Amino acid sequence: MTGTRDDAARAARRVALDAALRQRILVLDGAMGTMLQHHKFGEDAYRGSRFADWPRELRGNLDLLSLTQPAAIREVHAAYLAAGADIVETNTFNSTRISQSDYGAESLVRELNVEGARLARAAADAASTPQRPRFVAGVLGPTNRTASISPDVNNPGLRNTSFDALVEAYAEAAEGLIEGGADILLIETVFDTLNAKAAIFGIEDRFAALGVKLPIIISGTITDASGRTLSGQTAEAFWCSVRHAEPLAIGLNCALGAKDLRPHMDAIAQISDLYTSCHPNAGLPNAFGGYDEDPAYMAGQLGEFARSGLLNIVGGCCGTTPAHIAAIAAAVKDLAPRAPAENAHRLRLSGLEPLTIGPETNFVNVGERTNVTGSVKFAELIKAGDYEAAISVARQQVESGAQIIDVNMDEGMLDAERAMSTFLNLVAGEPEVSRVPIMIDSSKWSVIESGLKCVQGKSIVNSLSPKEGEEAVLAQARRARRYGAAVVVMAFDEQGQADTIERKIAISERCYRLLTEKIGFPPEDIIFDPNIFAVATGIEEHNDYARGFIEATREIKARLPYVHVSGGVSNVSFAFRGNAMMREAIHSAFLYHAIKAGMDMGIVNAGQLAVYDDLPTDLLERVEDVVLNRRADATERLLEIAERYRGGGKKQEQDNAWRERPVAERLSHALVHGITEHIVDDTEEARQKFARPIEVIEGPLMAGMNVVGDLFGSGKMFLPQVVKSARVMKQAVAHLIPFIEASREAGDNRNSNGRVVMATVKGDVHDIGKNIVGVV
Ligand code: THG
Repeated sequence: MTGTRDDAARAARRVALDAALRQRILVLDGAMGTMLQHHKFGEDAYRGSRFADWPRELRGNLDLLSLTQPAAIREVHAAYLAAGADIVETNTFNSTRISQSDYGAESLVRELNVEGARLARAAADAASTPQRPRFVAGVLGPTNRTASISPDVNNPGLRNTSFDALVEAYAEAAEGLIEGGADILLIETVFDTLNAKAAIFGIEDRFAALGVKLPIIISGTITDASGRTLSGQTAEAFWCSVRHAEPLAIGLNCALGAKDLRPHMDAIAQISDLYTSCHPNAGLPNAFGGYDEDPAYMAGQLGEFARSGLLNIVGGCCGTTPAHIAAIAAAVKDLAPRAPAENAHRLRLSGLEPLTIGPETNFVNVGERTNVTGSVKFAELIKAGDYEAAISVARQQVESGAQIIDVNMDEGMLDAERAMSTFLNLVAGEPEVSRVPIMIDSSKWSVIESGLKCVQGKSIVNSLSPKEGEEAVLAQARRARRYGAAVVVMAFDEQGQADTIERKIAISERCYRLLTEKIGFPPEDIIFDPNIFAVATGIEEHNDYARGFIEATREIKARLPYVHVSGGVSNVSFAFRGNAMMREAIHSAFLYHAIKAGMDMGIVNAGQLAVYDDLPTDLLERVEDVVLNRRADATERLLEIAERYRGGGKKQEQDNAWRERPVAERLSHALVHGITEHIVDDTEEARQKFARPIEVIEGPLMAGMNVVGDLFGSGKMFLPQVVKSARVMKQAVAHLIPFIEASREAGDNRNSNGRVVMATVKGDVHDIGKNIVGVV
């Protein structure tokens, strides 16, 4: 294919590209389609003599013009280069077998890409000078299918393409672009990030096969005013999902025009340790399919982007012309390129929204209930094929505060690969659920991989371990990375699961070195799980298991920079199966100490965690004796009181005891514990005690929320609990609103003190606080 001379020339251009990006903002060209429309080519022109007998209509297949009207394509490239473009895009937006199937032209795909790249290459070479080389970006469009969206509203799990089909289609196209002489591969107008992830996967296949590696640019598209891609991701979530490709640049193009792209470009520029790119439309198409933003206006907008440090590569998309590109080039000519952000080594996961985990973030709850081995109910639903009810289990977990959901389909009677993909395809259609990242949990790699092919976000593989040796764990880590996933690494080696502190640390350290040094795996994407085993089982060797996890966590976090620690929390209390109250108490005490030791996340029954400060003193002491292995008779002493705290027994009495207290205390208790059962009655009782209904909010309800705030701030309440508190608050306020409005109508205007504007960074953890404040 490429000879050594070509390879040398390509390598030289790569060096020149990197140098140019350090020096200035590079200019990408403008639209191809809008330029070609001027020719008003008819069916005959599209066909040329070569395709005169083609059985299907070919008009509209712009990419085919590279073969039948090459002069027109050359002319467009030359015009953009003359206008000042540093990089020209190949006429290959639809040159995949998926898109070409509309014309029955799958067999032409390779040639379309080779020729498209050659035409651009020749034009770029003709315009290049030693001082100013020009570059070719081989365009890979989004195709006309989406891997994460159903084509049928009645069948949300349905897809009209697959990850594997997209991988093949993109690989084939990329090979042609490489052969034709592209310098860069541009995956653009990404409206479904799963398609882009398949493109990355396919491109890397070909890079490996051909022994070449071109820089990649990945450009997403924000399609509506909500600031999301078509498949529902925010710009930041999109960035998180494709960062693993280690592209030259990540940016945005098309759609709404420059002005509306600005906040999303800003979101990317804030976090990105890579270059950015931006090539917007000349505004939204107008009623006539034209574009209204003239060169001066667009250049003014993009000039401001550049001055604000948002740009490394800039150009135009639909509706832009050489005049636009000339104006943009002039506007950014003397402006400094953006300096990429420093790599902060945060674990940046995503569903539809980003989830960042780092030293400054709170403990992250991973919902455990969507696990056929961990929930009898979920297993029955999946076995019965009742996926709708199974999805509602996921929804409940998220509503209860799960920030990630763990999905496990490992059951002997199930086709686990299929169950995994069916479930995750359905999850993709549930924005309430799919806004959070997915943890794909299986002991079978094939099940993990079938899950990875269904998620557009950055997920977590649960789990890898060196139990089958170093080569196996490296191969799986490499593969996980190609799908853009972070990994849980279990402390499980050739000798078995680590149950001592020393072995937990040693295996983690060994894997850290393997993954980071041998394959360059980002340390922040490694989540160590030093094994949570059950305590208080009556077997003496088990007594140190909880403390062992906690101490291993402390050491792992201290010794291995940027890694995270997770664990399956409910494992620790298996000895108390059937006694929910005891289990919750153990989880709460365990987490309190494990989080202090550096545990970042845990698989938990979201929404079912006791408040540490609420544990009765005698119970807490005995639970902590067990968790921290403080005395030899700890298990015995805990068992002694376990019956008193059996859920339904003593717990019930205690539950009723708070009902006897004054109304303000009852409201506070309900808020702290997330109990909605009596909230309307109690709120009504309080309302009758105060002169004005607003005073119930300003008084007892706010006081209760302050308690929640203090407990949360000191690490004694977790987010799922706070969410439940907010729900209680909402119900209380909802009860009061009609009374507040009635009093306003009766002339009490003291309630209306103007308008409060509250704002936080969208997707940021503070948004939760804002929403809670909003409720209040
Ligand atoms: N580490 C990692 N992954 C894991 C685990 C871990 N995945 C699975 C598991 N452990 C964590 N998930 C659960 C889920 C449920 C329970 C425990 C751990 C559980 N379930 C109840 C029981 O068995 O008593 C089920 C009751 C019911 O059917 O409703 O306790 O450690 N990386």
